[in-house]
Amino acid sequence: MDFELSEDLQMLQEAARDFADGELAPRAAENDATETFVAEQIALCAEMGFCGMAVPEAYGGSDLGALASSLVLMEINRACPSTGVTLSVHNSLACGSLIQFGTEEQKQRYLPKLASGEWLGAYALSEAESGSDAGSLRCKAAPDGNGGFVLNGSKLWLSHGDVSGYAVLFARTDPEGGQNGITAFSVETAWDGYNPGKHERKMGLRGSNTCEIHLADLKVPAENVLGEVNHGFKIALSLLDAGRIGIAAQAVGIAQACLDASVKYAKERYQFGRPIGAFGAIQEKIAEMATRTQAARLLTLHASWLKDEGRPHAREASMAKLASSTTANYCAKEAVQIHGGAGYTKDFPVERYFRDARVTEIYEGTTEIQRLVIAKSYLRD
Ligand code: COS
Repeated sequence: MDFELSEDLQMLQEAARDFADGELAPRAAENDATETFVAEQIALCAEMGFCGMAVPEAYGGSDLGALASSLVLMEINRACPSTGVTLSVHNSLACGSLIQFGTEEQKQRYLPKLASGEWLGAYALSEAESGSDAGSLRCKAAPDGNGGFVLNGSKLWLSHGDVSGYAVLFARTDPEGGQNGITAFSVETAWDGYNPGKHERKMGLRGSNTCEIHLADLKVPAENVLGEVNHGFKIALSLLDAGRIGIAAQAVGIAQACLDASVKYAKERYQFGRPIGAFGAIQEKIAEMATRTQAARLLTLHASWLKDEGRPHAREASMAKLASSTTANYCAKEAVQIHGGAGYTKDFPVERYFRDARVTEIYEGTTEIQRLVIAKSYLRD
């Protein structure tokens, strides 16, 4: 067992940290205030090679693997979680769908565009009546008679679904099949019938783009079926294993940002003639924040390592997401508390961290769903 990062990983981490501090952090508050999508930041990420972190070099990616990607995402999210979620969904869910389940033809057609950042990739699973109960989705895919399908229905909560070139989309091919009647599709968003709808106005991550998509007779040819027909539910869950590691890395980044801001403030803010960091009540908070953040980081890196080793990691991905997202929310609450009245204003970033942290316990599987996945994995064995 070796806890030291290799020299290459340390260099990558440092490069990501410098990039995040120099290019992302200075713009984060403005993007949040104006609800401006982080398109420019994503273009810069693409130049750094961060849009193809898991994509094999043969398809134009940097093939860094899960552990390296998590290290990068932690740094990016420490500076700008709106950029972070966009990159996480693009890399883990969209690129991941093709890497894991795409045909050679699909990989050649889409991965180079995604890896270079020319296209963003989205993930379309949730619907109005199907959130945690993903297996109950209703969006309909009817056979077109030539092996392809015609899709109708609506999808919700797509990160950057209206500015993406590619989406992995799940629809029902067997009305009676329950979880075993769902198929995954590789969809080009420029196709007729892929119609972006309402943009969500959100509490946090306001620099990320979240929208509805309406499918109106969207024709998907046979060669764009992803994996086997009626096997899409397991594809959705398997991709979410990777997605949850990405969100865990995001939450570690937010927790670290809360800790960093709190330590700085505790040294600078004087009360009763001393910096507030000299008081036990503040020290207790900082010790707890630091310990929980480090525990979340190690769980996230462990889950990432398992993925890189090609070993089962669904349980560990859920553990990492559970620990990291609850830690991010804990740290954000304590960071605001340490900042006192100042923390409740937009003069300090902790107010934004508090809002950004909230969704990490909700999307890509709520905290309750992570506990369910973890508990089931023990009880089943
Ligand atoms: N990867 C691949 N297959 C998996 C899997 C995984 N991580 N987890 C479960 N499966 C398989 C199981 O092996 C089972 O297959 P068999 O029927 O062949 O045995 C099947 O999928 C169903 O699994 P399970 O019985 O555990 O499903 P449940 O309906 O009990 O639970 C939950 C499914 C609730 C865990 C799932 O629907 C879920 O994660 N929901 C949250 C969805 C989500 O995160 N939405 C957010 C989207 S992004 S905003």
